[in-house]
Amino acid sequence: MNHFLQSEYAPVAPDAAGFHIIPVPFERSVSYGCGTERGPESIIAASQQLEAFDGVGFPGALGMHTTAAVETSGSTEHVMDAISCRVKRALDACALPVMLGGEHTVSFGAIRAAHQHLGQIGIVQIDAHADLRDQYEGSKWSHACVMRRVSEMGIPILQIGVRSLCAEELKARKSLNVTCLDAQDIHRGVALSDVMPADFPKQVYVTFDVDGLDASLMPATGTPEPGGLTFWQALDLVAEATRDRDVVGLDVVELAPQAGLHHADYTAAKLAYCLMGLARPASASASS
Ligand SMILES: [Mn+2]
Repeated sequence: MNHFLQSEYAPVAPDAAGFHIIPVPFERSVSYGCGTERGPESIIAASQQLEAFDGVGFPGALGMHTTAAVETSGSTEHVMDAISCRVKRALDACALPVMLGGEHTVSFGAIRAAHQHLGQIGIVQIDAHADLRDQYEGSKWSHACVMRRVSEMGIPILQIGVRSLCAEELKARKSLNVTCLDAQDIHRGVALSDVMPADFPKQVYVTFDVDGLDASLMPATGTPEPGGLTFWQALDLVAEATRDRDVVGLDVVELAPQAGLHHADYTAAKLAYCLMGLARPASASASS
């Protein structure tokens, strides 16, 4: 089955869908463990085991259209253009783009399209890493640089769950005015409301690197880090960060499936579905 949660919902036409699910099996700069190119297909396979009810409502009732996978064989710039094009198509259809990565680099193409199409947006990033290096292993397009590239577009960023940083990133956070609620802060009781700027944009794009979750529940990722978020912590923080805001797009990236660890694939699929529920495109009501 090639469509997200096809087991519960027949795929709908692009113009009738509340969500465009966009698989992007892109893997180029992964520096430690590998396998993110198999992330999208594993998430879609695992999604067939989900229930239609996400615990709150029925996100799938808004209609889901899973597109063909984005072609990832050309230059990175070319792939980013292809992603932007696909995301723009979703926005033009008044659907919420839901991108399945792939390494974190793919978020650049989606965020750029949302920014160009919708004007001012902010980023809610759940991640173990800041991804703010200017270059990594000789590449500006490394997954470790993606939020630096986003910040260069003048887009405000809120980072949640970070717990692994280099000195360059510590400096970059200050100079780029990045808002942070690190994993240690959360553990010690700091609230999102303590750090959230009052003027954070009303339109937000949610990028969820699965390594933001604790490595014990998400071992299937390139650089698993201890001390991460629980499933409910992560969802509650995304809900809080997006409350009274419009979610204009989202992605789940950096799943690197491992044979025999199907719980990780399922966790990523459930995460994607619950995030779709939280996002609730303005056009739709939740229940069915
Ligand atoms: Mn990341």
